[in-house]
Amino acid sequence: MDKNKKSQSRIIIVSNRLPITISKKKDGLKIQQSPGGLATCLRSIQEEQKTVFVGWPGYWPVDDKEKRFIEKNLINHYHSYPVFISPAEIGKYYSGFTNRTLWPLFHYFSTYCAYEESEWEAYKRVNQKFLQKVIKLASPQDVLWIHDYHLMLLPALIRKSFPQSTIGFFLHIPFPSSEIFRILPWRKEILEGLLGADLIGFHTYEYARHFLSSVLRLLGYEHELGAILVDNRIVKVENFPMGIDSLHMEKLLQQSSIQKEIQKLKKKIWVEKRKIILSVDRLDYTKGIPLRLEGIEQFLEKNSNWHKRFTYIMLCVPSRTKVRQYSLLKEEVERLVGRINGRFGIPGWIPIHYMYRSLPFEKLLPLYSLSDVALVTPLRDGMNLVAKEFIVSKINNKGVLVLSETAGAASELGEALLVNVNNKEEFSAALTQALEMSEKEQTRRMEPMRKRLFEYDVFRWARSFVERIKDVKKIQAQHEHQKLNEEWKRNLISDFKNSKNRLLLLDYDGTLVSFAIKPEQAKPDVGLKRLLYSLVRDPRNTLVIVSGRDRATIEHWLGKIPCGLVAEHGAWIRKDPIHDWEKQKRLSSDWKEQLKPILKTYEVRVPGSLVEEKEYGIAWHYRKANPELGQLRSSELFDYLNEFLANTDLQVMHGNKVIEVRVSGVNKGNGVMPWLSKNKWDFILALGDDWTDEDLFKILPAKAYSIKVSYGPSQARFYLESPQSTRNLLHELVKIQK
Ligand code: GDG
Repeated sequence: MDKNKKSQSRIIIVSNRLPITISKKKDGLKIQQSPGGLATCLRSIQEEQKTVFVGWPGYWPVDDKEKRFIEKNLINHYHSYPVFISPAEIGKYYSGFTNRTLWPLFHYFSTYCAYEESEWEAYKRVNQKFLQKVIKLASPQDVLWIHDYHLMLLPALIRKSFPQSTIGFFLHIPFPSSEIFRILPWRKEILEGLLGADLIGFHTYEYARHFLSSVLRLLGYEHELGAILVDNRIVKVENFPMGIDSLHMEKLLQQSSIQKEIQKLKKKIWVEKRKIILSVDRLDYTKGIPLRLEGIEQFLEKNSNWHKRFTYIMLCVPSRTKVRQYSLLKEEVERLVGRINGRFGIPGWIPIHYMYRSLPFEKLLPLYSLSDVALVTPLRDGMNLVAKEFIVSKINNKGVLVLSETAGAASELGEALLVNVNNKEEFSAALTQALEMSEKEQTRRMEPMRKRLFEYDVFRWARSFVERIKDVKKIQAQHEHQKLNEEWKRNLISDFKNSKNRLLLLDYDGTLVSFAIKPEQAKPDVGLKRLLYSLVRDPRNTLVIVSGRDRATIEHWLGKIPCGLVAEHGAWIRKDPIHDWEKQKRLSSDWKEQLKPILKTYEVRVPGSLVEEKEYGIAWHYRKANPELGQLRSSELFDYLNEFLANTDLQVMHGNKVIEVRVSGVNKGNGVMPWLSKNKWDFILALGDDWTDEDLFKILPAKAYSIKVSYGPSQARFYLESPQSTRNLLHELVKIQK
């Protein structure tokens, strides 16, 4: 990416396949726009904003001359930049890793998965190839929109080369539950690859949720409303259900050529006034075709009154024929169709008209338009655009959609007859219901679905995705602004240097030391003690360690240092080593006995968690627990305790992997009051990492340097990344004192 390249901002769509087809004819190469889900949607954005495409052209040139010809032609006429992938690479990357590993795994067919190291290597190499193309083509102001499971490593590869780039990623297939995803040997690499993006989009909320849960369980990153902090950069995860070009489809249906085709077909298939049932699928095991056929068989067995009264047109488009599962599936489908037609067909009627081919869209439209019932019954499907196309084709609001609940489209099309395909009885009943549904009921269901598909069409989908990427960039910039960057650090150091009366308020866990699995393991190391001693050696500094720990631990660890100590979030204070601990308030601790059993139940329910009793508080720590379970149960416990303790003078706090109850009014803000109110400070520095430090941040004067040590909403003016950054900062201050 050339940083100096200045041009109008473009959207660069990067996907495995370019929306074109190249074929070799006698008179040379023929290049055409190609049909299909993703290709259609990508073309539609082109009309919105200057857009170019990067992808595999589906063709391997015979020599350099042909390569140059293709490149020139694609760039000039199709705004497309080809990434050439050799047949050997395609075998391993496309027929291999993407379609023998990722596709089955992400569709819950884990037993179909192959885990071949050499195919994974090819996947990495091809992602690298795409990187090289992007580097050549893109300029910093471009928006890169990467599509689908073929290119999941690309976001991080681009991020590594160009940290400032704007990257969106959209997954067109389901993201499976973390229990399935974790089976993948290269699961971390895939997640890390995706997290290189600024925005990661899925069709449904469920897929987004599965992704967030995998990120938490496998990489340990928590999220807040879909925002994850990765290497100090915010990554947003959201759902964007993809629509279709509804208006265009409606216009096409009104064209006289299509109308003629509809009339022609009507004459042919409506002779017997039979109902038309339609299905359109790529021949893929995820589409549930054999199960659907078995359902049809059951329907025929149970409903002899429907014999001869319908025709089922089953269009199967050839797909991935080089992968073994697909050729086996083809044989199975043909066997089942033969069996059903043989069993129930009679002269003049066969129940299933099976077509194994692809049709031009102009031939497909009349089929949509004429059919009474569409069967969209995949076992798993990211979205399924066929369901949406069928609905949009129903200009008069008549027709019934039978839709599998495991298709992404089901979350938007609730008025369809939703079925569990594995339940043949349910399927057969739904088909009967569909065939016998009154026109009034058909309209009642169809109308709202059509309305929705016209409102949220493919343009809206693409626009909202691209706008959201730009929003995320703004949020990141704001976040960057709050960071204690070099310029602010210089200001802080210079204010420190010029001051004579400094107050340093430092939280302990998560601020000066990293979290340890067990609370007692986070004791101060020699380096930290040396650093704290160096700070207190300067008479201009007053140091106070403000911790949530019990006073015995804090005393044991830091008691000898001539500094102030605040323990149990302000319940106890010790002015200096000469003075004894003082209670902040007259506190009772009888309530603790009542709460202990509740917290103990959570200790049992969440393995790895533990209850810590303090003198004036009680805490439940879940750092060592399964992160997801910990997050879930902690929110539950937090809500429960808040309700339980309403109208008492007890306060529940959700800290960093800890829920703590203590007497209200006891907080770090009040804990440091004796220092804060005592002197006229000309420099105040406060560092803390969690919610309990907010009570402190909010009472500080505006000029104080308040710093949160981690990212998240805070009253602090700045933030730093980690305890290590805290220590680095303090070391710089110590240097100045010398
Ligand atoms: C992936 C995800 C997700 C089909 N046959 C013919 C033909 N088609 C067109 C349809 C429709 C498209 O292909 C199929 O789209 P789907 O959504 O059903 O499925 P996938 O191809 O598996 O796509 C899927 C999608 O990405 C988008 O994100 O919905 O879940 O698997 O538009 O009309 N078009 C023509 N002739 C055919 O014979 N011209």
